[in-house]
Amino acid sequence: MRLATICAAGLVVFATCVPTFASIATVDFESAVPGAKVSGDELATVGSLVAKVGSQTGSIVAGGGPAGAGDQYLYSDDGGADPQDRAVEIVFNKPISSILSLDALFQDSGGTDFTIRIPGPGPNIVVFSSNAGGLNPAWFTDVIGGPLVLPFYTTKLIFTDNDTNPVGIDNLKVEYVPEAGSLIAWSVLAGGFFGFVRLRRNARV
Ligand SMILES: [Ca+2]
Ligand SMILES: [Ca+2]
Ligand SMILES: [Ca+2]
Repeated sequence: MRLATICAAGLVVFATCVPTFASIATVDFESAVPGAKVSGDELATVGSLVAKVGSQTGSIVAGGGPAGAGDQYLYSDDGGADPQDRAVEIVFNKPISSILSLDALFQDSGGTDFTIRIPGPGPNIVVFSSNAGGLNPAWFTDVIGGPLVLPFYTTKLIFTDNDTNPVGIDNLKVEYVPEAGSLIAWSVLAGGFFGFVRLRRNARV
């Protein structure tokens, strides 16, 4: 009975504490050096989350972001005939589980005006799209309109216009997965707890 009580209390503590490891970060690009970014260039560090530009490159542009003059944002660049040049990728050092909100700049095009993709087992998977663009480029505050839980964890987000227009990204609020070190610590703690339970059980036999 006593052992069962210890087990139940331990499980409650474990279940209560684990979700608190989910961390939230807002990437606003204000600390990034303005100008063109090549793959691997740092875009932001927020807490333990580091964001870099991926293979679809872009620029940090100063001024004209959602917060007005002086506000920096990530711009996909209008790179010519290749539609992928209108895409920009952000690569993170930790897996992202949700996009909580996002401000985005885009305009109406013949196709879908704005999409977010993540790498899939095969082709990239569209996790969000919007066809709300007007004829002129415009900022959309929290374009997602609520938390977007990703179908699986990812370290890469790909933002693009499907047609011929560049896009801008700012104030990207994400939820990311716990520190690997914390997970290991919890594994050790949990292993120790259940090992203790097993020892107690064996001692009783
Ligand atoms: Ca900004
Ligand atoms: Ca680009
Ligand atoms: Ca359109």
